[in-house]
Amino acid sequence: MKRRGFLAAAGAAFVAGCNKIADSDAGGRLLSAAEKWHMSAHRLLTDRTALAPEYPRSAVSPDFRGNGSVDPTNGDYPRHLEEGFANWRLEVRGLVASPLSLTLDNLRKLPQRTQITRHDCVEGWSAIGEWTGPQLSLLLEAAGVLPEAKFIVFRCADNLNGQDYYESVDLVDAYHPQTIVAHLLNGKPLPVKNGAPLRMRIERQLGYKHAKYLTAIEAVASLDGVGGGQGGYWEDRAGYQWYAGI
Ligand SMILES: Nc1nc2c(c(=O)[nH]1)N[C@H]1C(S)=C(S)[C@@H](COP(=O)(O)O)O[C@H]1N2
Ligand SMILES: [Mo]
Repeated sequence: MKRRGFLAAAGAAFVAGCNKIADSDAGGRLLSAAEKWHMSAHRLLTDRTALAPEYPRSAVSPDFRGNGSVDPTNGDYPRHLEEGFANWRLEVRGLVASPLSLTLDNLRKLPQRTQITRHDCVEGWSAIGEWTGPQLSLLLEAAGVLPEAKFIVFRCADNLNGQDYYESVDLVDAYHPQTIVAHLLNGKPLPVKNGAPLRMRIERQLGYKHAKYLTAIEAVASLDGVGGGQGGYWEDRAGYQWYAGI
């Protein structure tokens, strides 16, 4: 990894992000009419680049519960856990000029963002946690997302009910300042139940968008060929809305 390029990217990321946001077609035929209504109403009523509320330390939940996969046993995950994730890699690939393969140490050495936010699960619970990690925009800028890219896909190590968990967002959420690749929860390495060693935090969307056990970030032009084509595990499986803005 070229550290200098990364650090220079830190400053440029936000400006470049804005240009990409302006170019992006966040909708597309993937969205249902109701979802389109929700997304455009959301656009009119709220600024999608606005920050989600952040909380004081005193508000942090004593235990941030785990949900969905909480202890992956498939594939290489158990071995990585045993190795303390020393050989874990995060790939940045797809429609990018320079694909990246990053170690946890690479990620820890980048500029970090820490945020105390509320996680809302559609199953009816919420929890407040303090998350730390580099902004996704920094990684995307370093890899050089190509103009054809319209979505960012998150690949996960866990297999839940026979399907690999995955998620995706448009470029507005990908470049949002609170969209981070988190490696710390409340100042400590992520517990396994919360997605060790890496998970997404996408603070303007509901819980199922926050991919845990993150192995790869892929820039794509369309979600058609990805998973079941609906943009995420729960979207494919149970018809959850792809755009889950809050
Ligand atoms: N890889 C992966 N990511 C996932 C899930 C999962 O099962 N696997 N569950 C999702 C759901 S529905 C929620 S509410 C949150 C739960 O995060 P937590 O386990 O840290 O509470 O993770 C989301 N991300
Ligand atoms: Mo959830």
